[in-house]
Amino acid sequence: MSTAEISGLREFDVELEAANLRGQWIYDEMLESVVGGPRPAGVPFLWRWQDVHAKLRKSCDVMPESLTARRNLSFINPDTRGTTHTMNMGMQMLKPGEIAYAHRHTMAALRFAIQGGPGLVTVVDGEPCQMDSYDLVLTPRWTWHDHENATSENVVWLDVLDIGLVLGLNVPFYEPYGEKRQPQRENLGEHLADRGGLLRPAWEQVKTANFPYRYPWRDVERQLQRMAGLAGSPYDGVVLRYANPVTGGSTMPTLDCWVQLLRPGQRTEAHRHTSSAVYFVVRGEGTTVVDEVELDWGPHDSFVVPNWSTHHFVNRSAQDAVLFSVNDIPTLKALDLYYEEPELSLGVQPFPPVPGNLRSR
Ligand code: 1HN
Repeated sequence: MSTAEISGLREFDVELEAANLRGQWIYDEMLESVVGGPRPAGVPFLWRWQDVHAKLRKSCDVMPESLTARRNLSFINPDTRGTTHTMNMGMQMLKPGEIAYAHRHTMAALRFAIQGGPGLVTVVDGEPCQMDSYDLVLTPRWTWHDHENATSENVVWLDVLDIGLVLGLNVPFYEPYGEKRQPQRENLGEHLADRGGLLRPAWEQVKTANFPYRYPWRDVERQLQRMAGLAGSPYDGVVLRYANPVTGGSTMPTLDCWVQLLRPGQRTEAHRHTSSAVYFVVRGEGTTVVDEVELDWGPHDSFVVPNWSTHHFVNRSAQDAVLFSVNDIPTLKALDLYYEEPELSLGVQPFPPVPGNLRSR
C-alpha cells in the first residue's frame, strides 16, 4: 500500500500545512524522484567569446565609468540563478586608466586575465598582483580588492565567485572601502615572499588560507609542457590543480582551479560527479559532450558542465587544446558529498616510485 492510497491523507496534508507542519511521507515521495542521483542543476551551455566581447565593448559605452559596481557580465545558466548553482563566471572590462573601486565581500573570487598586461594590477589586501594574459590572481573571501588598468588598451579578465553557495548559506557580507584605492604595501611581492614562501618567521602564526596568490601563466605553461607526455586522467587528460602553496590543498576553501591539456585528437572517457565546473578555453578547438549536448568550443569561449551530468572531452584539432576551469569540488569534499561515477578518479593513482626502488636486482 502506498501513501496515495490512504483515504483522507491529502486532506490531512492540507490541515498540517495550515499548522506549519509537514509529514515525512511528503519527503518520501520527493526522494522517490531522485533515485539514481540528483537532477543536474542547470543545463550545459556555451558563451561565445565574440558575442561576450561585443557586449563588454557596448557596456563601456552604456556605462562610461566602471564605478564600484564593476563592468562585469555574469554568465547566467538558463536553468539556475548563476552559471552553476554554486558559482558565477563572468567577464569584466576596464578601459585604459580606469580603477574598479576597492571593496570586499564574503564571496571568494578569482581573476584569470584574458587580455592583460604588466600594467593591469589587482590589489589584494595591499598586495599589488600583476595580471599578464592568462595569469591567475586570487581575491579570497573578505580580502580588499581593487582593479587598476594602467595599460593603454581595454583589458578583459574572467571573474569566478562562489555566489550561489554563499547566498544559499545566507552569509553574504559586503563592504565598500570608501576610497577608490586601498593602501599598498611598499615592496611588490615582499609580504607574500616573506609569509607564504619556503622560509618564514618561526614566531608568527601560519596563514593557511586566503593569501592573495598569483599564479603566473609562464609557470603554468612550463609545468603543462613538462607533464604533457604523461597518461594523466582518463576523464580529463593531463589536468593540474592550482594548489594552495602552504597546504598543497585546494586553490581556495570552496573552489579549485584546474588547467588541462588535451592532446591532438584525444577523446577522454565519460563520467559524472556531484561537483559542477565552469570552463574557459585558453587555446585549441574541440567539443565537450554533456548529457548528449555537444558544446563546440574555440579560443576564449566559456562553457559550463552542471553537476551530475555525464561528460567527455574531444580535441578535434591537430594542436594541443588547453582549458582553464573552476570547480566546487572542495565544497563537496568538505561536506563528504563528493561522488563520482563510474569510479572515484581524484587522487587515486599511486605516487611515482623513487628511483632507487626502480632498480632491477
Ligand atoms: C565583484 O566584486 C567583482 O570585484 C566582479 O571585480 C564580479 C560579481 C558579483 C558580485 C561581486 C570584482 C562580481 C563581484
